[in-house]
Amino acid sequence: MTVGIIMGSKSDWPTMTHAAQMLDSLGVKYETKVVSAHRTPHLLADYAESAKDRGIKVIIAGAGGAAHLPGMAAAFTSLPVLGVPVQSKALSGQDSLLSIVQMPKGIAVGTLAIGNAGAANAGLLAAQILATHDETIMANVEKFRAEQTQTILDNPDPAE
Ligand code: RP5
Repeated sequence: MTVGIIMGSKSDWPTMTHAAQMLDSLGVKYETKVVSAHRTPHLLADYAESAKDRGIKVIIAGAGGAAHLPGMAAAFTSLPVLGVPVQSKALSGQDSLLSIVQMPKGIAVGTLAIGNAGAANAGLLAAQILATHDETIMANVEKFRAEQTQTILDNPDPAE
């Protein structure tokens, strides 16, 4: 497993599945796990501290509301952490976004967009990070992008 996808609750899976689907489509192996910064803080510490030794290269962390999971995961590991703000019911994910993005200097989280697009792009960005040292993943990323471009060029008429 080269990517660890963690999320604060099972209720985050409909969002975080988009990260998993992107990694599937790019041929990147991953694991998924519910790890809550608030409800299972010791599990979070164990997960993030052991991730590097278990072969994980990038962590994708999704959470909603008071979304402390990505930042706390980053505090426990020197692996790159990508944060996905899950769209919360109360504040439409604005709370999640601000909780994740405004990290203090010295501990970095790469914050993606709110919701499904952010989760998919976290998968894509994780693959692009891995691709710097993996020609097969690089080829898969470039194929994905070329096909995406071609699909748009082949369908220029918005009314069709
Ligand atoms: C956060 O609280 C989770 O990441 C989730 O987005 C949110 C709500 O969790 P549940 O009450 O649905 O378990 O920790």
